[in-house]
Amino acid sequence: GLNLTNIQGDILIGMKKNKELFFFFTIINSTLFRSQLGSGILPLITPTSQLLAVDTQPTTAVNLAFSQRGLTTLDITDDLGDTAFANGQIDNVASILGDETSNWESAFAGTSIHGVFLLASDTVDNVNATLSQIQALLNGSITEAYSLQGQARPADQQGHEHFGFMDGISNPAVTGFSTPLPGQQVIDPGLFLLGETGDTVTRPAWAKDGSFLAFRQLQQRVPEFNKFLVDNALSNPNLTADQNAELLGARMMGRWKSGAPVDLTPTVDDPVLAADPQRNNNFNYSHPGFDLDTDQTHCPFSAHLRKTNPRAGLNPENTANHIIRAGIPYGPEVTDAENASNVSSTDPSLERGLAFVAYQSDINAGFAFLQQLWANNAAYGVDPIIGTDGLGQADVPRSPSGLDPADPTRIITIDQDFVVSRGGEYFFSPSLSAIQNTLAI
Ligand code: N7H
Repeated sequence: GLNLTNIQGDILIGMKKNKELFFFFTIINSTLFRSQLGSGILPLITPTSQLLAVDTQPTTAVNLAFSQRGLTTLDITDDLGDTAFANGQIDNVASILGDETSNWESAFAGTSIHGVFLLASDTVDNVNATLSQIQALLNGSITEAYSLQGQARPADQQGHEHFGFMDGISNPAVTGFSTPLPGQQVIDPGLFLLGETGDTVTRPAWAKDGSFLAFRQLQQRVPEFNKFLVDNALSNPNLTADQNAELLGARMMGRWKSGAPVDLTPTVDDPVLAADPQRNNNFNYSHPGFDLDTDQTHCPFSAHLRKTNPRAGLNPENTANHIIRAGIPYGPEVTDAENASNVSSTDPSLERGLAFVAYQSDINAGFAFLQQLWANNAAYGVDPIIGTDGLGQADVPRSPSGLDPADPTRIITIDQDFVVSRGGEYFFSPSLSAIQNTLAI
């Protein structure tokens, strides 16, 4: 089995708290920083084992990861064997990810981010108390480069992202760690953890059981998304206008807002199915009597869920391109003024979206692959949620078929981006023993 006391907790199961702060920092005194890392910071880092049982969970869970620039600042010169990590996310911004660079948060576009603390708890007060504790321990050896406060949405929207969809349902099961639910793919641990079975790249020994964290600040233009659904509502005669708008959204996503998979319930929501973990992931887009290569009556080819994991659509089923997602929403709820105007406010304090976190052992096979070669790929339709033209231009129209189950050949043009990348960085989340024996002095 895996060494769960050595693997940082966010990687395999996620810290799953209602508040999570991403505190990006610059190391200004590397000797002092390294001297505080072992005795001071390490005891605060939360391993997987601690998150598994409620009674061992800390008040504030803490994880820590470094950019390549951060490792270099610490005089760690070993090659971790991942070019995307080594070059940093800005290196493949437009040509690979399709971001419009002008939308990038300046901290992500610059050179000051050496690492990130992930601090997760039930309250912002707890998070801030732990951050103060860390800053006191680090004694002026770091400064803040940027921070993003993630928070679950309120009341009945908890667990739902800002467009309203339930998130966090489909992550892969990991061989030797999790028991798969029906329909859940079982993936080698080496796709997420360096040096484990399935990781074929040569790595320094100390990097074992670490993982690459792809962070993205993805703004969601919620009023615009909602307006698009209303303007382009489908026309199922058995549904109300609102339901026909919901239907279009569900088909763009591949799940209903409830979480029910469109592949199993293509034209009506099914909240009971959505809430049943034995059934809500148990589908693979194939149906007896339907041709997998042409059937879009169940789920559109371009649906976000299907683009980012085609399941049986690839034969043999893909075992090479998987991520573990551990993101959390950020930003406030849509205001009445935004709802009335159908336009997102330009007030930065009202920006909302997803603090996207993906773990993998190979960024070019994980997050970057899913974004570039699947979501942005016009074959089978560009992903209506996260797809771009792949060239760094905004609002390039895409023309997927399949969104209307009554007429799957009908093309509905999506003329704008509902998700705007504000940038991000690639990090390495080391094992606890690597922090102790290699990063600390
Ligand atoms: Fe996506 N959303 O909330 O609208 N995503 N995603 N994602 N996503 C998924 O099944 C969303 C993004 C994947 O295994 C669900 O757990 C939003 C990026 C993958 O069948 C919902 C954003 C990438 C899956 C969302 C966003 C991915 C997945 C359904 C950006 C990778 C699982 C809930 C703001 C490049 C697929 C669930 C599978 C599911 C949303 C981004 C990947 C609701 C809003 C950038 C692999």
